[in-house]
Amino acid sequence: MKRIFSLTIAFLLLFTACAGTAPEELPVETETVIPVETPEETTREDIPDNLPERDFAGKAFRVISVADRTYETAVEEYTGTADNDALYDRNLRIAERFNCSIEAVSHVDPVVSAINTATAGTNDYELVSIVNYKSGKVITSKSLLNWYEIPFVNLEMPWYVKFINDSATIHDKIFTATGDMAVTSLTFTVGMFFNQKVCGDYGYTAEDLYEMVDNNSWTIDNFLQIIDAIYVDINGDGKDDINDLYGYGGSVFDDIDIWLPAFDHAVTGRDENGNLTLALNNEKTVSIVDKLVRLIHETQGSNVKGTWQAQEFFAQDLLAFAPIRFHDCFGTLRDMESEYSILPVPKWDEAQQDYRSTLTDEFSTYGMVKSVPEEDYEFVGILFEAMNAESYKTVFPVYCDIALKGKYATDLKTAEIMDRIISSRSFDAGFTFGAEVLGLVPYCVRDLVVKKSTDLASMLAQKENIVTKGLQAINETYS
Ligand SMILES: [Ca+2]
Repeated sequence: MKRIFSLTIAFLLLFTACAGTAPEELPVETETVIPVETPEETTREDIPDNLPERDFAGKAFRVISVADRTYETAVEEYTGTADNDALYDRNLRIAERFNCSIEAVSHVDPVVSAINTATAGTNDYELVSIVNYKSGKVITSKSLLNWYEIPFVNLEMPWYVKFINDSATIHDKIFTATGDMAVTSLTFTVGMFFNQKVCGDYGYTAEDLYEMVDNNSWTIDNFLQIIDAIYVDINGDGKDDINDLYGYGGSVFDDIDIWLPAFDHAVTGRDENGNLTLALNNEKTVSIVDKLVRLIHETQGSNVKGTWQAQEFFAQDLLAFAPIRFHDCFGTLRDMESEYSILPVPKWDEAQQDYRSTLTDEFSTYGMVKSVPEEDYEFVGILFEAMNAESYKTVFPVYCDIALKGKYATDLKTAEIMDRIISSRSFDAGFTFGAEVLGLVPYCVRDLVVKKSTDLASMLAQKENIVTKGLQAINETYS
């Protein structure tokens, strides 16, 4: 229970952090924006969405979500900030094109609402926005429709996040899908940020670090060696306490989860029949736990004491490296004085083919409740496709190119690395179902690391029944 409790607190804290940076508080002022011309942006605009002409006679496209995610569906007005106004303009264009309205409906628990709505058979909204790690129960309760049955939704188009939707597809069915309509699918991506001042003081320029990435030597072992040498007893009290300067800082929750994908290690796989299976039970898993115990507990330059303060320490020049979400570029890092830049999360070893980044499992994903009337499938399909396509064309470039690159990043190499991080992301269905259906099994690694234990076998044995039942429920839902 303690573990569940601490996880719950962790998630609550994350949401508290998110709530403080709603889009109206993300002032990317238009006059400070340096226009960035990218060939990619032109290309994006040029890709047709292949949607038909329709007049929906003022019909409302209603999307239910938690309060701090309503901005992904609709913002209320122009505020003069580029990101907000891009979202506002997106909806104006779509509403005019199809003669409809787009309405964000706030609810304290959209998952419970979706299950109840499906049971009651009422027509309350067109789309439910679900925080990804909370989607296990609503999926296995069979409350949602299969997106492949909805006309005009083409999940192969670039405005959907293919690597996430592939992870959510089992037996050719997908009940929750995400795309660029979910701003959080971009902003919850994690990079290994580095503080250029602190790294520079220790002899590592940005160019040195980029070169390590390029020449395939940005590995966990080299990373441990670098951060181990970065420590200063700043407050001179003779103790390595929370306010000293360290090479690395992060939480002992989500920030441990990022290393599994970074080391190209899956939580779940598929068997020969296409069923979801557990893949977190081999020798490499144990080796990874062992390596992370070294990172968290046995490295002088590692600070995990201020679990939810790594971004603040980073911004105060008290950390050289920290795993940070792009989201924090709009918040804690916004007024940071020292320059920073981004790297992929280090890989396992030089033999690993690619750097792999991930995103924290709280991004928004979307479902259609089964009680949506069949005659509305076309309306919902067209609007979902249009919302994702328009976001891809006009919202993501604003968030990426203006908010992150134009104002915050200092060089083209940073932009290149960021694109590389985005295109190399992976995501595992284990984290979609882990919290609600699979007995928190994806979090075994972080739990073992915190306990300084490599006894994965015992931990998995304790969870065997719940994982077996959970996998059965998932596979039966998708069969
Ligand atoms: Ca100290």
